[in-house]
Amino acid sequence: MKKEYCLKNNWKLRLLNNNSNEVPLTHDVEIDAIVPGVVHTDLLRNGIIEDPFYSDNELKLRWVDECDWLYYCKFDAPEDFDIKKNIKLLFKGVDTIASIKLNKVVIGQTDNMFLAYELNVNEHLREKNNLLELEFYSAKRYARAEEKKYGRLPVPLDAERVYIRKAQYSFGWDWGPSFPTMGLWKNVYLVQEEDVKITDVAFNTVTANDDKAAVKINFCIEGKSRKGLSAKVVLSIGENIIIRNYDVSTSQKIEDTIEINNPLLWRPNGMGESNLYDFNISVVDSKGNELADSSQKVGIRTIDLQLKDGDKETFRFVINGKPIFAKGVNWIPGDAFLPRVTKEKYERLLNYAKDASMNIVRVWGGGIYENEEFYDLCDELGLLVWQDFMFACGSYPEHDEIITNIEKEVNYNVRRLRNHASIALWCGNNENEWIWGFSQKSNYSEMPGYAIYHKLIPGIVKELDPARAYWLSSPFGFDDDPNSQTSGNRHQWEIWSHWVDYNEVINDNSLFVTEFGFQGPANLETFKKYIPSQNQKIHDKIFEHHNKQVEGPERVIKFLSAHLPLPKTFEDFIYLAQLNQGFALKTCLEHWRYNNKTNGSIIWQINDTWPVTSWALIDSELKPKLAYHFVKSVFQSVQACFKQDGSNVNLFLLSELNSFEGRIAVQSFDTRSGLEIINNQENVKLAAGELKTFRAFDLADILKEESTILISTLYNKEGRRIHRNYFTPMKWKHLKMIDAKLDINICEKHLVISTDTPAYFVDLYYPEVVFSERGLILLPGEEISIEFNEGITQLKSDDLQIYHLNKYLKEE
Ligand code: BMA
Repeated sequence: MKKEYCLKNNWKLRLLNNNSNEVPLTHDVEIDAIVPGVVHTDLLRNGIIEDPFYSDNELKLRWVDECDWLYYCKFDAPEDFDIKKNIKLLFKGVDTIASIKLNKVVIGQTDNMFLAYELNVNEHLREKNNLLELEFYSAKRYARAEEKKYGRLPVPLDAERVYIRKAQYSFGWDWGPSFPTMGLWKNVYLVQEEDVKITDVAFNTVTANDDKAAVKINFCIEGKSRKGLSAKVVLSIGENIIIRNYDVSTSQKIEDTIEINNPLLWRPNGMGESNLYDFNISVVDSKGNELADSSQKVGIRTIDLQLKDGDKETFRFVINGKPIFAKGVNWIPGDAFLPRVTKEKYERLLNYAKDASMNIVRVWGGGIYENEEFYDLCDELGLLVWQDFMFACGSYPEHDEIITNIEKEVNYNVRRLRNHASIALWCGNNENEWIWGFSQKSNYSEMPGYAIYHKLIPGIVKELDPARAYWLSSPFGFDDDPNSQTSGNRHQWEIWSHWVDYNEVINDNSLFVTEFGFQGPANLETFKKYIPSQNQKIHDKIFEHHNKQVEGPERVIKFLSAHLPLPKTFEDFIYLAQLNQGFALKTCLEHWRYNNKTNGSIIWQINDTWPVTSWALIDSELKPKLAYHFVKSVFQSVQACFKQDGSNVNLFLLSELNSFEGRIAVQSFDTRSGLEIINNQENVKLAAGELKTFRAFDLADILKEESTILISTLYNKEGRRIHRNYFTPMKWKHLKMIDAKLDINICEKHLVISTDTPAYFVDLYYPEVVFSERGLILLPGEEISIEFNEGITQLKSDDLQIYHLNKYLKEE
């Protein structure tokens, strides 16, 4: 059987060429290195640089990117390896331009961080004392030199980035610092292969319903000419096992269709179980010796991208024959330094998505084709993946060398990922056609890079993964404007980036929104860690350095002043600006969910790569912002929602998946006195999938008193509060409120909170603590339990800070 030995130990790093006069070390300094890792993380661990995320340290570290670096390691071949036979070095990920030497002989060159490199080393490997060296050439200088050679292209942000096949965000983005890293960002293995191997495994669902499914399997047996072999395929889940045997020889391709009765289907989160089968293939010789095997998890489901509904344009995903409303987030890389993204980090972030009832994640084209763990988790959690190819916001070069390089990248990644049940669609790039159109005022067929997404990639996808939809770009459609509302998908950036207020979302009836968002600061605790205390001020230069969008800080203030009172302190700013982000996302999401036109809303963005004010829902310390809690409520599968329609306010009820039986309370309060005006309680029943108008209110009645607020609360059969919503036609900043007095009872792992008068958007802050609920509307008579994270034994009520909107809107 194949053997793999991970070259984990004894890595060292050394400066190779000094191309900057700021370099604080010399060539002879040998630094302990860790693989996977990058130069910055090794310099940091060895105390040579300070934390690149702290303050404006980013600006002091440009020299790192300008230098060339040497990674090297000494190793012995493992004793059970026969070093003369089928030995390879496998580099899972090299970032990016490197020359590889084994025992002083050049054995390979790399120029694409999205590829794995497999090099034959039979000739050069020794039993003992091997020296493996990787000379990394500065990615920045490489890209610059290529740009000089081939000419500058119209590209926003750092233009040379398009000349290197490397994560584009590492050159800096409107939410991320510029650290064009270098290093071995994935593991390196010494591999001894058998004469026979299984390649090109593909698993596709042909048809699927609860009674029957047909799946097509393909694989290849490769290696030294051998006959009389047999391959066994086992497809199993729990007690259900399907076995197929095939007589095979090397260089043979197997293709078969397997029919399955009563299949356990894979379904997205919120639509049932995301069942996964084990799909194992093994090859044995005539004596029964196992020569090769392959195993992966697969899902049985159909995913269709529907573009027409009768003769009308639409854009929606149909899963196992059922159209879905896509609820999700855009995903950017998990850190500015990729090797720090652990499995646990993926788990925490993707579970946040699942817990907020999301069913889709878009892997954005300015980052990376994610690691296996990411897709494994999406498979398990029922998160569909919209997968971009790694091209973003720009024109791209098309000279022969780079096209050959891209061809390899697409081939490798489509093969690597195509068997994941979660991947719903491949998409050519992020925003290239759209940006070309409005910046160059010409048709995107003139755009450099056009052939990559319109010819090269679709050709490869058609050959390697024909059952999966390919979409040319995000956004894309069939109108002159690739970002139109009337066909295809859309990025809604008038709101926020073009300075338009979120209430204007009512004019947007896009068929499918793949990006929209609204900035909010990271959590207080996160900024306290990375911004020196004297700089923790709203307009401070260092604090503003941690907002990467041009005029980002200005937009935060403009939209804040449109809806909420302006804060006086840094703490108030964090609370109010986070609250405004929550309001903005709620307003947009509710509009698209109930407008009867839009079939998906994917929020920009779930995560951050460093501590920053950005569109993220979860900050870089993995703490959800207030907006996350708003989104969680809006995406809930059972909910009530108020929607203004002319002179009416309708209250809708929705139960997406199952039937629902419970009770609804509709109350109204005067914010000035806190007094209750109406209180209607009624039992409700909803059929599975039902959306209905429950009640209509006359807006004029509500506006009679400008301080009236409507509140709906849904309770389940057991009387547990499961959803709360509200409506006011007023801007919050114009309301006057009575101050609320909250009572907090701290228990061991939770606290119980109550109030004397309606308290709006209650938020607690305590160092190091993550509370299970934020932004609550709390009514008198209620006792709400809020959990806090493990590891905190006892909270001291004196250190607990309480925020709510009443405090800022109270009449002096
Ligand atoms: C879109 C994205 C990103 C960007 C985001 C916020 O344009 O595709 O490029 O970070 O908006 O501006």
